[in-house]
Amino acid sequence: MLTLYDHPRSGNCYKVRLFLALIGKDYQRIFVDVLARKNQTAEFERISAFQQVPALTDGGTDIWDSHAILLHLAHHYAPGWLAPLPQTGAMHAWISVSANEIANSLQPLRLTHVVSHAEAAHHLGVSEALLDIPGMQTRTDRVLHRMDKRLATSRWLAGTDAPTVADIACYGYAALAEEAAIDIATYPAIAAWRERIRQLPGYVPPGP
Ligand SMILES: N[C@@H](CCC(=O)N[C@@H](CS)C(=O)NCC(=O)O)C(=O)O
Repeated sequence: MLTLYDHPRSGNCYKVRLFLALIGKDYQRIFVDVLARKNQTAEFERISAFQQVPALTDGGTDIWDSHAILLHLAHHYAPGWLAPLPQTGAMHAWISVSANEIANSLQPLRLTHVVSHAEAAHHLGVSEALLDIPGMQTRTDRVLHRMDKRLATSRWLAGTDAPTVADIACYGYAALAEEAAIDIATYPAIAAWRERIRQLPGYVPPGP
């Protein structure tokens, strides 16, 4: 049985819950209350090196980081979600966009909207005075603009005929854009891609 260490409001955890639903894999959830700092234990650190959710145990293997988990699950249970060779590089590039550009823009921007600024600053490891919300907004606009351009000419991010784990990686926070006060109508190709993902069999929405 797979065990997911999870928080219902986390977009990173949502990526994993969505993918498990899409591939029809059963799992049990363990709620880790990161907002109440319940992740900061030696026991959880043995599973997740940075004490972050999501983390997954699969038999005797512990995997942490949403992208590592998506790739682990696809390699083990759903290889159809991996891009074939000509597009493998593009798939990894868009996973990297999720782990870097989105994780440093839309993800923290949304955090500043859903928890207090003091709480957001704590989780981002900066003082509240250094919480650069305009910078997050600029970086968010930039990454969404790039994604929109890509999706205007390609149904799926890796350029494949079918969705790959790169789409699920980038969708995790794109699905929550409204919580960051983003008007998705400004990005019509992202809006259409989000709708294609919502139509996939087994789709589950964000949230508990
Ligand atoms: N690179 C990681 C980032 C995970 C992450 O940022 N997790 C947040 C919740 S969304 C967390 O556990 N924060 C609590 C903390 O850092 O103490 C991933 O993609 O899974």
